[in-house]
Amino acid sequence: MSVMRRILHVDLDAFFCSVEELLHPELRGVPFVVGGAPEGRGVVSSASYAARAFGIHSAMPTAIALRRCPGLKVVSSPHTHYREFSRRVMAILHDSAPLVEQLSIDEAFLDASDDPRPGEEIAAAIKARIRDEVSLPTSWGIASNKLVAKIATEVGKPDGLIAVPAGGEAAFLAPLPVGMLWGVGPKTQERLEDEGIRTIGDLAQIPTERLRSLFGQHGLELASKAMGKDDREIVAGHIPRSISSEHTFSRDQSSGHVITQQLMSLSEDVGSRLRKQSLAARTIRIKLRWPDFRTQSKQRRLEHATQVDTEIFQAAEILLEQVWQEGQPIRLIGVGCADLCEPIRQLNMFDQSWQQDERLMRALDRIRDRYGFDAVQRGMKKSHRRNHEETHPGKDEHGSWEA
Ligand code: DCP
Ligand code: MG
Repeated sequence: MSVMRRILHVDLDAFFCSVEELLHPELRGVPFVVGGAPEGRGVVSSASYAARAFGIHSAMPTAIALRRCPGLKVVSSPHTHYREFSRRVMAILHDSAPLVEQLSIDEAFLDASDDPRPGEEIAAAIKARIRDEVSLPTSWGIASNKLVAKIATEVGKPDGLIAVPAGGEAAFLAPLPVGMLWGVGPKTQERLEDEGIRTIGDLAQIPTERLRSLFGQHGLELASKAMGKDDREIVAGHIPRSISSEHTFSRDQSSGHVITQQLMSLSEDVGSRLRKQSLAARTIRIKLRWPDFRTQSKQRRLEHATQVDTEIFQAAEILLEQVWQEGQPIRLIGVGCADLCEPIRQLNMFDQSWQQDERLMRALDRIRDRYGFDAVQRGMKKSHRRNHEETHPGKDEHGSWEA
């Protein structure tokens, strides 16, 4: 029998927007988003609460957001700027609890099992400190496990603080829509609703045999989550800031075929390292070095965080088309990803092609673990040595290709 744990989850409210409001107080209360320009097919990174009232949310193309709210302001700052605020918040968390697991730029779990104070009190103190020292609003969830703590944060947003008492997990989850449960994507939700299952409580009451016949093994996992059960540990540490891989051609290369194949291979390498660390990326970059050693990089934000090789490759290919023309010689090519976060695995179990892709990737990862990366390549010749790179917050980044 394990000891009762006390897990705190924290997420900054409308993080990028809150930072912009600090710098530009005139934005307070105004519908605005932080995101890419509509002309460049930009997407919304963060929407202010006033903008959310128009149905605007992150990952939505900025052009659509503008259509929903014609007066919408679109702002952005260099990413390093948001990272600095994130770093300051995370420093306070590390100063306040012995075990901190950072999940993304604005989100973390803390293990406060050894602190004798009530969870609400611990969270309220850290929340006040972040408000005083960094002037940013946070929401908090406190529970006996990660799953319930994270949902409690979501329920309390914005500026929330909800503690779920031990033993009350299932009762807390019961009235919430089933889509709030980790692992229930839109398709699964639709299937569940067809079965008359709307709330997490409905799901918890379905006999497990029925769930098994409907959803197989996944159904059993869903049932256990619906009861508020989760025994994942807090894993201390940072997520890396970026993961990249690059390749120098033995001779300057100008063949589109060869360059594209290399891009695919690098994308697979980056994807496999993301999956190994259970991460997904929201930004994809490419780097090119020309024969005169001039180096150029270009990046692109994705609508959804991904850890899928083909999605990384598709973004990289679009970027390549923007900076390179067939026939131009290239000395070095690299693929990288940044804005790393926990994968939002909106498990879409009815999308067969996605599942096959996922199964294929897992299989490739296993083979590569055993025999090395070059043991398998998707439709390409054996490649040359590549340079791996990972940058971490606080690490000296000189020489890396952070934007
Ligand atoms: N982000 C992004 N692209 C996305 C989602 C998020 O760039 N598709 C960035 C901007 C967000 C930050 O990460 O401000 C944190 O993501 P959250 O999902 O926590 O969103 P917010 O903090 O903006 O809003 P909320 O109050 O719902 O947490
Ligand atoms: Mg947030």
